[in-house]
Amino acid sequence: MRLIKDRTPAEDGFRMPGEFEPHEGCIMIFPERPDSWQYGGYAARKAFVQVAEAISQSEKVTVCASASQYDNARAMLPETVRVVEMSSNDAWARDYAPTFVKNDSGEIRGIDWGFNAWGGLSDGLYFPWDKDNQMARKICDLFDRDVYHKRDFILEGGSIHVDGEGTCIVTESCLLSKGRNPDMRREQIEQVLRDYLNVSVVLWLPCGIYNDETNGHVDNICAFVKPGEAVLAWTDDRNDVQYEMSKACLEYLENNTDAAGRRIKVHKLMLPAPVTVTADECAGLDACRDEPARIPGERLAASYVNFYIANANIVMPGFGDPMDERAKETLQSLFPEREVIQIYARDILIGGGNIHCITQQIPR
Ligand code: KQY
Repeated sequence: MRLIKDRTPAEDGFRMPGEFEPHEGCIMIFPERPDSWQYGGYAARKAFVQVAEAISQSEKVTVCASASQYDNARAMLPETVRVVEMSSNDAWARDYAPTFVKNDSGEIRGIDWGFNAWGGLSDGLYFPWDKDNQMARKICDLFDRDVYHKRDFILEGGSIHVDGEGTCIVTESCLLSKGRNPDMRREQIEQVLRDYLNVSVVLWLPCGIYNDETNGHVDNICAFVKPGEAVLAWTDDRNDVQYEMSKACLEYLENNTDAAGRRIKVHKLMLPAPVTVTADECAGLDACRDEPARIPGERLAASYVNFYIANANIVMPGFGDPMDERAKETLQSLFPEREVIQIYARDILIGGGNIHCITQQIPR
């Protein structure tokens, strides 16, 4: 593994492919952190295993597990899934596994962004985050990929979506948050995205999903289904605080164009009814920095947009909500070549994210 410090992917002819382009595989991390995953993570691990099984139907899945969870991960996961021992602070592969870029010859390299637990000491979600921050480089070593060093810039993989044709979507609430790169102006942040993802247009949605503790990661509200088309999390309930948030994002997309000069075709993906955490679930969570990790009744950032595009499947969350079926039908119609697999994901949601947040694709 070569550490590249003096060049950028764009200078070297590398770009971040869209998630809908072919994958070599997928990386996940086994959950165990007791202030993220209720009751010691038993239910979360079962849900993660279902996600790994679904993705492994069409691509090679590698699960990183701590030394103490290694045997359990190996026992719970199918033989087709590779398990490697690797330490981490939590289990959000999307956010701190490498972002992979590819050149026209098919060479794959990683990007090692800085990670500070979604806001560092300002409004981050836990401390320390040192092991998470080492993961991108360790994974590039494991896969024998050269890696671009960009640790002076804080970015999580869940805060970007690209169409592979020069467009990146982000949210202002996240990328301009005070805990990430407070000394950088919007134009400077945009330049880093241009240089490292090799995009020419950055679309800035105003916000993400209400109460999303990542400061509104884009991967929970909006995702490309192909170049020129995206899904947007939506509610018709004007009394829901999310209504104005989703509407503002829709208006932004209606008034801007992508790198190819297209107006993006937006498909509304309905949200489930508000999902709140129960007292019993809160009782199963350890405290975080002397504070309860969650408060009973707290609204969780549930959204069907948080799905993973595998080579032959869409792996999407379900919440036991009447809208589950309709959301599944919407995604099935948008991805007719891939079978949609819906996994009951409340136990992932309680941790603060969903299926997209716990997976990271390696392009082929
Ligand atoms: O990408 C994400 N949604 C991760 C959220 C982390 C929450 C930690 N409890």
